[in-house]
Amino acid sequence: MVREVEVRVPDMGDFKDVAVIDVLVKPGDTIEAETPLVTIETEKAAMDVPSTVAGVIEKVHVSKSSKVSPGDLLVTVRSESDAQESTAAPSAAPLEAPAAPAAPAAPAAPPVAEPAPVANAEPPAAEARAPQLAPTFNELGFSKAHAGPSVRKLAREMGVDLSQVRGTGGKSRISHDDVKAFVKKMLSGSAPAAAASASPAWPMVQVIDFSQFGAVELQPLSRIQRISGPRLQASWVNIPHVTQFEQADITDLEDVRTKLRQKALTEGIKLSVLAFVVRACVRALQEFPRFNASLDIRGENLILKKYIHIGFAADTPNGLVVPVMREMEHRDVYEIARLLAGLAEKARTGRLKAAEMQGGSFTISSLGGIGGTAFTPIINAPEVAILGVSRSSMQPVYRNGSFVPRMMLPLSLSYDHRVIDGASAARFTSFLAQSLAEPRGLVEAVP
Ligand code: CAO
Repeated sequence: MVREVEVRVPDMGDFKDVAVIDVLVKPGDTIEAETPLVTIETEKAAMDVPSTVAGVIEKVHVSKSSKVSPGDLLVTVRSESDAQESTAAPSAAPLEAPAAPAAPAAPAAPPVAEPAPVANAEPPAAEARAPQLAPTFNELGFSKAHAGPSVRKLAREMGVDLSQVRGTGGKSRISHDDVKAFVKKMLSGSAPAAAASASPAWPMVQVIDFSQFGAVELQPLSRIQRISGPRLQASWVNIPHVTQFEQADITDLEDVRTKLRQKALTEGIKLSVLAFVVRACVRALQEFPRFNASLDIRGENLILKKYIHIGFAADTPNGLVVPVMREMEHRDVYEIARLLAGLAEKARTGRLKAAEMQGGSFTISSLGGIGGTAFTPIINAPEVAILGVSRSSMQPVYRNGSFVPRMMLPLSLSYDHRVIDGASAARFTSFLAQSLAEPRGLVEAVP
């Protein structure tokens, strides 16, 4: 039998004259028991008030910004259930951030010795749908987001970090539709991967108010850092990284380079060590194609790339970017040097096009111009390996019974251990070192 049921504001303890900040239903809406009707906001919490009966909304008795007290009529519902009149029980979400958890202590931040570049990591559409073990739910941001309990519940269920969602409601309030739109965007690859988490239980770093210890200043990350940060983290948490170290004897290479350098300069080419390293990498990738590949979405097949497009990390005033040099298998060391200089200049002056940062199959990060003896670069996912280059220096090397001075170049190869085993990585870096030690092979014309 159909009857009219009045749903009223429940007993909220001491609260009276509480503001209605959202009316979530309208006459004619079909609702279930537990469908949120209105959101009210006390000094301490925002609460969705759910219906206690299923049916069709006959009349809404409150509007946005009305004040309500326990017992006030909210809606009239035409219902087939037996209930006569009902007082809903609100579900609350704290507006205040919860105190930072005391235990268990979050593990220290990963020892990222060197934040490797991921600015060009444009995953193919299929890979964008790969399950993300994205790590960080910004709990503080989540709890401060302007959203009612049912929206929070939905966000938790869908693994959406509310601090990343833009609300379209009044005062930027986040609705169910905003959360769903965000998920859609994420699946299409246009929202930051780390904003969603398949694992909200990922241990969090403690949230601390540092101002209690002394003066602090808030400095926003650059746009590039905000884009690359989640990608770096996604690579770090999803890929088992191992770094293989090697030293290449580039004494002979430096002799050859010194001889060729002047002539190259007259043609406007700066023949850098890096150009030779890139050429050596191309040869190594041809010899070991697994390093020029990506794992498929299920982690069951390797996608071997028949092209060699090499990205290199470039330090710019706006942050790190990764220009990509294409079809490197066809380029000699002079062309490589020219490409490196041209793209590095474009990167520094902010003139790189999006297409010039896409499609890389292997990345090189050179800190040799700055210093350091070794570092552990983060793989530019979905690639499977990255080469770090540190500063060369003269070292005493024991040869034929005595120490001789040799110019040694430190190499650090980080690789995806799901795809590459340690023996292959050691063979790859040995091959690289060998190529760099015999420069004649590197300066030859490329067929
Ligand atoms: N060992 C010793 N000295 C080196 C060296 C090395 N491995 N590499 C460069 N140098 C020295 C050389 O003196 C070089 O000049 P010459 O080749 O004429 O002798 C000088 O440093 C300048 O090098 P450079 O860094 O300006 O040029 P490059 O071609 O070696 O590198 C580029 C170009 C774009 C890679 C570089 O400018 C750059 O931006 N590097 C930083 C990359 C980066 O930030 N990586 C970290 C990424 S993750 O945070």
